[in-house]
Amino acid sequence: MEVQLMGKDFLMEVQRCLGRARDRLLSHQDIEGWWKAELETNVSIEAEDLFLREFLGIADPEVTRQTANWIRHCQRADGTWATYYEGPPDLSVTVEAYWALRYAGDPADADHMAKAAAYIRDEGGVECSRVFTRLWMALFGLWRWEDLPALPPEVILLPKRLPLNIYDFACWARQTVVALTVVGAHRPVRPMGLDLDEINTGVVPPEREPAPAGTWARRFQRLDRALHLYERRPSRWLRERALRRAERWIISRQEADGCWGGIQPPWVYSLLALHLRGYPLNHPILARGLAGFDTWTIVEGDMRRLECCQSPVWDTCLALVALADAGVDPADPQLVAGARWLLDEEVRVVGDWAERRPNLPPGGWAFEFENDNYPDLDDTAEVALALRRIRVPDSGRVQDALDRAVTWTNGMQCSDGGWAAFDADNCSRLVAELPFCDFGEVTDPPSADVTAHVIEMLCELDADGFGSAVDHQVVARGVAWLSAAQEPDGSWFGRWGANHLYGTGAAVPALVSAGVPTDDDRVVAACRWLESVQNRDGGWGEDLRSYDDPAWRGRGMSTPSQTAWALLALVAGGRASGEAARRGVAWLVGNQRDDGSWDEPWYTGTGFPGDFYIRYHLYRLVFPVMALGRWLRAVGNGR
Ligand code: R46
Repeated sequence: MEVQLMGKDFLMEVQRCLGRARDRLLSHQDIEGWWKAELETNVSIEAEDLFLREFLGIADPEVTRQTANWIRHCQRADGTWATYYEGPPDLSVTVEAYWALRYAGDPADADHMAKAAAYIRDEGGVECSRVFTRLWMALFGLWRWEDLPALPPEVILLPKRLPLNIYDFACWARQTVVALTVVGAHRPVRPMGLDLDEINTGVVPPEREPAPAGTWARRFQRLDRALHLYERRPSRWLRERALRRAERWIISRQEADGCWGGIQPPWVYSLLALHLRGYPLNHPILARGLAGFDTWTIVEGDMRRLECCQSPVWDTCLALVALADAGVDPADPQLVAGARWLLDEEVRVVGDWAERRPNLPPGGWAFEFENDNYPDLDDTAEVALALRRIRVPDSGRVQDALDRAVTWTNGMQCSDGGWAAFDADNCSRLVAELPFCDFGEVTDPPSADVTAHVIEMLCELDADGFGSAVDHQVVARGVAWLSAAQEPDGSWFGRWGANHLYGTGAAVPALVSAGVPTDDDRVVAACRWLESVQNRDGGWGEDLRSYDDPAWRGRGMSTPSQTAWALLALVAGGRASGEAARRGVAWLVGNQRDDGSWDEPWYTGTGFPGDFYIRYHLYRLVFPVMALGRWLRAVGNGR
């Protein structure tokens, strides 16, 4: 479509585009007030679900068949699987998917299987896959327990002031590790009548290759050998104490919907751990845990897949902000219903975060329907930014929740002035060196994106008069942290979204909220960077390879969510009427679908940089609505 970038016609075009997108977004709301779109990751989730069912003896041929259909559907022409759309092949995911299909009955000599096996062998075989993959294999006798890095349950007995205690791990890794130490202590083996010789090569796994002398990695290799020796004859007294402590720790953290931590890994491993501790499958804890998966399962056509995490709170607060930006009346019943639902979701109990901040009263929001033990700063900030925009009749309730959120947020600031997602000062550098931790992030240090969202929340609440608890010194330290985190090229790194476009899209609005003028060097450099990476088609995109290769920073096919993030920064940075912003808006207008949404096969969400990526199905709609709404307001709405 040819779009005229100036004048009234263009503005009317943008308004119509925004209207269609706004209506589309409004139509997604659940009757209870929330929004929730799919959170898509990769097929290791489905493969592991089959393994879990087989291990527990609850495999169902129909479930297996439909899940295998999905896994096959995701395989690429070269026989491999990836962690994101059009991404490079991933060895561990391909091993798990191949194994799951073999388990489901696909013959090793079928064409698609032979291709996968050849790729796996080329990459060094099962031996070179991540620890999690080989741990699953050990459960079925396809890998030796002795050939996995040791992680004894006694780790749970380490006091909080010692390194490697469980609170040094990020919450997602902590819940995974505690459960897995219990599983590992039992070393169960339940053969599934399958050997996978064709994908073994006999090479030495990477963690067994000697690390350079004098490094922590080397010291931990020695520790690992010592732990393996201990594993042969653990102290019975210590072991039993540790297992009992871990069991209680796990049980006390089950959420109301039966899950653990709102994410698949701790959920699955906690079920395995309790099962191995002797809990029968019909024990209420296990029964609730297993039943919980049903609401995370999607069956479409003849294919079955699973969400590994659900994002209702995150989707709802983003939708509300976007709709407010699109000019929906603050008293609109749909917005009020959303705000009321959020108010009911407030976490009013103490969680694991209190280990580092013992005297801090609770208040804030988690990402999922049920995750009271792990509220996070990102959701808390974004929910607060949504609530302040809506006219809820009972405004006292909103004010009280916001006061608690601000108090909790103040207290959760890290000692360096930034904010992390779930914990304060979770910055150990040692845990990542453990041979066990070869996958993903295992700590939760402050990030630019979360810090930016928090600063924006504190400043906007303050400006609105909602912020009686806002502490200006806290904000100033946050702004200093964020300023220092700006890259030499003017951008910011994106920890939870891809990548520098996400970080920059968060940081510029935050700085401007904090009173930084739009002609400040930080803002100017950020906007220049955005202009320098704009695609010829007017949009923005950043390939996930940017996490491993700086040459990809800000580069990639244009996507709706990433184009919107760039626009959020340009509009906040005072560049709404500039050529770059207009062309970005024109890209959104020109690429909208007839139904008001956009296509976005690309993954623009980040679970773990380099290792685990997320396709948030609402992003393609919610961020364009936000960006178009703000852009129209900034250019005067055509009036
Ligand atoms: C987007 C911003 C709000 N933030 C909330 C972040 C929650 C994002 C969803 C996280 O989903 C995860 C799912 C699994 N832990 C995981 C894991 C982590 C996050 C995991 C995945 C694969 S351990 C393997 C091991 C693990 Br293998 C701030």
